[in-house]
Amino acid sequence: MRQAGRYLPEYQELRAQAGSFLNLCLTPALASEVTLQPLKRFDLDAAILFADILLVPMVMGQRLRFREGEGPLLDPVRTKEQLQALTAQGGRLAPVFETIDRVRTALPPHVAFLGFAGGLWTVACYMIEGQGKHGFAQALQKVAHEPLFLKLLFERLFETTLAYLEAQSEAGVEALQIFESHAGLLDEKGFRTWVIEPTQKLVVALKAKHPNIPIIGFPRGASLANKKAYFIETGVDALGLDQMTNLEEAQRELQPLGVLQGNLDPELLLAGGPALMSEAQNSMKAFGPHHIFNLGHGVLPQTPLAHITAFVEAVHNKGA
Ligand code: 1CP
Repeated sequence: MRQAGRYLPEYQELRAQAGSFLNLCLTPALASEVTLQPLKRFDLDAAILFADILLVPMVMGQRLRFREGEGPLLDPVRTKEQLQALTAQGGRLAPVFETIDRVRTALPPHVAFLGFAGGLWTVACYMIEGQGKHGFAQALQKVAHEPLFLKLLFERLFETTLAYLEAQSEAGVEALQIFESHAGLLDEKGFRTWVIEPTQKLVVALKAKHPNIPIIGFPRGASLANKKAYFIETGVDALGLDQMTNLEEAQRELQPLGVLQGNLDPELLLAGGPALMSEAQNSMKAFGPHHIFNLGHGVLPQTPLAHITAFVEAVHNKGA
């Protein structure tokens, strides 16, 4: 996930070489190297494309920059006029597809390769707010008072996201993950309108062209009932779970519906020691072998590398 690279000194090195985070994302020689870095250190079963969910608003024409220590900044889009003024930057994502091609050629065949995009609601949150540091009051204000504006924004976002994910599949990723990181901000009705419905439409459209590509949905922070409805109604093949999800509830309510991914707390990986190992055991016991073992969110930047090595080894030994 988004901070995966930051715990690696070799990532920091390339990040410094690239100058800016966007330059790192859009330079295939560097982005492919960063994608492969974790595989060189750890015996992982999958690699995730190095890019960012905010490349979608960028290619839609919204100005995007990443300031050191501040996270992403965008010029907010809050009116119909601002939305209509966006002009698509055709071709700006071509380097991402070249990165995919390079990674695909370099990856050993037993390692799965995931592409991704943000869920429409999550990307809309950043487009409207202009940043991620201070919550998403403006986006929630649109939900409550300007659903027609949101609908227009979602139409544009849908087209771009669909084309982006299709192009990733064509370039050679083997599965797609949809990061709906801010799903937890919505109540049940909002979740249905702005998460379930657009995701279902996206999955149908993707499967029409690429019937065999597995899709993993990650509605982070959604209630158990909302996660269940999401899994059943969107048609995703697997459900990513955040660390807030209770193991027994997930096992009882969600696992019968399909494959689960998750959901070890990144704080435990950071802390290491017996607590980490016993929680990993609990998780393996609860979910069994048909499970994609993962964290509930990204690796925290201060995580000691030795914890990751020990943990991956333990999961592989016990989890067979
Ligand atoms: O070098 C740096 O400091 C940049 C940190 C960084 C990284 C490594 C950002 C900025 N993005 C990324 C890469 C990234 N982002 C990946 C590639 C794979 C990986 O590194 O593991 C992925 C899958 C993402 C997805 C992403 N970006 C999400 C969804 C997943 C999640 O973390 O919830 C979100 C919300 C973003 C936005 C974003 N990009 C970067 C930051 C700091 C943020 C979050 C801003 C915020 O809301 O605070």
